[in-house]
Amino acid sequence: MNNGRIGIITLALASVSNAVCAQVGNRGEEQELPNVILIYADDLGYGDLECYGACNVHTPNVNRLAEHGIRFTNGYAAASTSTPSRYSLLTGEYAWRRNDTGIARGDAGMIVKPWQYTMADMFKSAGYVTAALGKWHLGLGEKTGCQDWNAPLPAALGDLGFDYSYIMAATADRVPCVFIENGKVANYDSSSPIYVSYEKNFPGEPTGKDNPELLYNLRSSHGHDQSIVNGIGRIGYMKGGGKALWKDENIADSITAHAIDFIQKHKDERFFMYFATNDVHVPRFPHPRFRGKNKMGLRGEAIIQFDWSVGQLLETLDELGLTENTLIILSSDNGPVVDDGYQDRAEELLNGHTPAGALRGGKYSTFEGGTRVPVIVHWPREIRVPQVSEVIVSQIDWLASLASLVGAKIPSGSAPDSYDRMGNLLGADDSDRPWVIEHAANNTLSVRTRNWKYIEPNDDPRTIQKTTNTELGNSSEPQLYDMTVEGERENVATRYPAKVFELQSILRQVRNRTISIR
Ligand code: NG6
Ligand code: CA
Repeated sequence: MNNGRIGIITLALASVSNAVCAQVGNRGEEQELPNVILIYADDLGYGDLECYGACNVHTPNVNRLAEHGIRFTNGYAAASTSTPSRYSLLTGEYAWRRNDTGIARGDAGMIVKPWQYTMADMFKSAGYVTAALGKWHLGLGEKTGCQDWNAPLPAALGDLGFDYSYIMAATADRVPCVFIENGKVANYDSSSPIYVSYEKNFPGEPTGKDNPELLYNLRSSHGHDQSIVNGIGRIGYMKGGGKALWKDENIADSITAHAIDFIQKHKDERFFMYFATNDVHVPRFPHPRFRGKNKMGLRGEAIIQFDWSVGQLLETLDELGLTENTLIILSSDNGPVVDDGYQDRAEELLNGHTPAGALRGGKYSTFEGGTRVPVIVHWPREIRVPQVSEVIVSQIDWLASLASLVGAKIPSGSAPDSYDRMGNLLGADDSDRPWVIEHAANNTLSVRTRNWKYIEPNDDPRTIQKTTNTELGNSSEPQLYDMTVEGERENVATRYPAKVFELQSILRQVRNRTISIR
């Protein structure tokens, strides 16, 4: 550990808390706190970025963050799918503590409740202006299936601490296919009212199942055969929308343009922005200017488009002179998947690219490919010596870590699973989080420590998810892997029963909330 660097960081953190204590009105000192941008990609795998070893795709803007920041090789999303990962990140509570945090429908009611404390509430309490851009996937409105999409939603992101929001309700492959700005459909078209159902189709509306000839942009490979919007089959039924309907090729542009607007508008204030891209989730349908730019086809082009969005934010910060004191954390909500339901030729065009790098499994899995994701931290003012860090970090801790950075006090009982590990994120502390919990799509939990990983037995019979060709890592036997050996290949549970017992006991105590860490 480099003591000189700890000194600098400790000093910086102390001055940050002083600034907070200095109270509103003392602008000079308040400005000590950084702007914070959380760039949260969708389904971007551990091996999908050039700085993580991808060789078929150039990601120069993300490279820039890594070259001047800290790139983590043991960074974890809390879960291997979107909704539970995002829930955990934004609330600091493991999603598996609740039974309603699985992959959400597009008409799900608010999963994070207005009375819950969120990362946005935390930043607001520290005087930040807050925004959420892009993919949401945590429900909107009071009750599932009961939203009136033609009126302001009675419960939306304003109730969760976000001053501004421009979001997709769920995913690009789920209806409604419109952006929601501050709780109302953006660009609303009163001549074409919006109706949504996840139960049944609206009379006379075509579906991917019955009218495959209308899928002029992308055909499905599995699922995604309900309503057709923009020549692409979706999950769920919708009617109407008119000019409010998004065009898939413009989604990245829209999200990025609104993010830039927000930064420009609030350049003189401190801001927190949750910038959750649609890339590289399906349907992958990037803007024509990225087409033909990558030999992996649509999936590679979606990675390039993601990198472009990152570049746009950086350019904006550079122009406004904000780069130096903006803390950027870049990560992904879960690991990669190649065929997630559309015939985009992603599998056949991989050309040797390995989306999860050397990790086993991917999105949905209990294996590392499900939750170990890129994590890059960039903050020029504080991170002066770029580094690659092997320290174990988890998104579950980011709420408490950032709270400590900005001097926010978390109300007791809130963010119960989140710990202040800010020192890890800034490279000042290289002690591992002692254990990390990984949450797979079928709710199987695993515990990873520096040298070991335990996957609890489960009764899901699938070893491979056929549709996506993902190794799920399920077994009715306990699994133990030696993490000093890459790839989770040899289950050594029977050889090390005491180790199995030790990790099981950590898991039991985490479940019972009888264990804590620093
Ligand atoms: C699955 C979808 C998949 C994707 C995923 C959620 C089908 C056949 N598959 O059910 O395409 O939308 O849910 O992905 O419908 S996530 O990254 O948002 O968790
Ligand atoms: Ca995802």
